[in-house]
Amino acid sequence: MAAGLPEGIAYFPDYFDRQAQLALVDDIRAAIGQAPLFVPCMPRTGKPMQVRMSNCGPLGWVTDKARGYRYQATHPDTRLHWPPIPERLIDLWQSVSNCPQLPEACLINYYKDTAKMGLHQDRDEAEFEAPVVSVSLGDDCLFRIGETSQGGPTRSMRLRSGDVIVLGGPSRLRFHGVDRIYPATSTLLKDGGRINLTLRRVSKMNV
Ligand code: MD3
Ligand code: FE
Repeated sequence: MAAGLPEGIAYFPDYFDRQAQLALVDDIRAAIGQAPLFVPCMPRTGKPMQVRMSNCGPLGWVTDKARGYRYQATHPDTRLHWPPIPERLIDLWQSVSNCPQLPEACLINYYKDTAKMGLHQDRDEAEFEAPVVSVSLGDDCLFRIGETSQGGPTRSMRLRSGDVIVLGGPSRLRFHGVDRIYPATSTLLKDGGRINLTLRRVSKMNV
């Protein structure tokens, strides 16, 4: 893959300063107090994923053996509605997404130091015109991004706490994943690990 970022990807290293990162962690701790992290399982096989998840917003991404990948308004265990998306994440979306409508889902991924996420596409949304906005908090990770089809060349980037990356336009359907976490590279989270937040539009936007 060529040097420079592919069209549709905007990278904002260190978008959030330490104080803003700590405030975001407080927001996320409050959210997972309401909507506890759960272990997502693969469709059909039921194999547990390595990442623990929760959501905030009107819709949340969930997956299990029986019903597969989907968005739903409620937590799979508590059956309660997800808590609202924190204000500072709405502000982020409005600053960087170039999308006129609000995000509907904020997926919270928590990686312990050995967790990873295989290459995949994000295609459970009905709207691909809107970008995905990602925030990294805590330990560094090695992020990998490929083409819009499987098996092409990939490139890797190290994402650090406070970084924001926007994936839109022709890059919205690129394969991507997290190859590894670099343990103890950040002091933000008292028990270490990495949190990734992804803001998404799920339903079709009115034209
Ligand atoms: C590139 N999360 O939750 S965020 C996911 O760091 C996910 O937890 C990773 O992939 C994480 O689905 C990566 C960055 C990201 C998100 C969506 C994308 C990159 C993307 C969509 C298209 C291309
Ligand atoms: Fe993804």
